[in-house]
Amino acid sequence: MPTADLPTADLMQDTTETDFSEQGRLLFAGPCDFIFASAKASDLPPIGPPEVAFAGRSNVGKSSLLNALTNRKTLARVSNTPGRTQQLNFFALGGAPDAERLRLVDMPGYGYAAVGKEKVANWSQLMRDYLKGRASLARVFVLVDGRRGVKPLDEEMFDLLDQSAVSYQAILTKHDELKRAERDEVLAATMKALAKRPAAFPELIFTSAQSGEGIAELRAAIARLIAERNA
Ligand SMILES: Nc1nc2c(ncn2[C@@H]2O[C@H](COP(=O)(O)OP(=O)(O)O)[C@@H](O)[C@H]2O)c(=O)[nH]1
Ligand SMILES: [Mg+2]
Repeated sequence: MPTADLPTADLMQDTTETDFSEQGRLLFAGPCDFIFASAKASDLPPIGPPEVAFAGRSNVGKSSLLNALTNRKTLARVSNTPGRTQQLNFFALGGAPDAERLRLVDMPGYGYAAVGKEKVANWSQLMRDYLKGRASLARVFVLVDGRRGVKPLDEEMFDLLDQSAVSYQAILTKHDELKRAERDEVLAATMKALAKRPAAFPELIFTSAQSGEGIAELRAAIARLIAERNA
């Protein structure tokens, strides 16, 4: 963008106008290390750099997306077995501990059929406690299966986030599985489901771990978030 004829004020860090794709690429090109697992909120890692968390139903494609985002094959494997101990898994980007710039938090999936009442209660407690007290949490990305759209369990997640007043943004997954008209339909329906929700960020990102669709966009969105927090 030519900047020569812009007034000086517009040359100052205006994050709404800046293109963050290069920052996003660089952010995820560096090291990414597993640093911590929390099974209860009394056992969280000390507050560090900004955190972005990823939530969604089991099978929504969360592990695949985290791997695509970080260019790794097995980053999210640690949390991959449904019904296993439910925990928040923390990953440090940029080189832990000294050069750490961002943390990714892999939240336990929900809606896995074989999970009993007790586990659901544990899940709720862990999520509530983490969401309520985490000053460094910049945003929760809620993954929604592009083939299914927003389901009641997703609505419950949105409710929890609205109650916790934590900024969140929906990400549609499995873009490659859908025809164009189906994409338009699920995009419109998801936008509608989020329209009146106070803590929802009014933009969607449609992704595919398979084709890479939306991955650069998601990296850029995260880079923008960090820049805005540090501004
Ligand atoms: N076609 C397609 N399949 C996907 C995509 N992402 C995940 N999947 C498939 O969806 C299933 C669940 O994926 P996984 O990442 O394990 O989901 P998680 O339970 O949310 O961690 C697996 O069979 C994946 O291969 C995608 O972008 N496109
Ligand atoms: Mg998984």
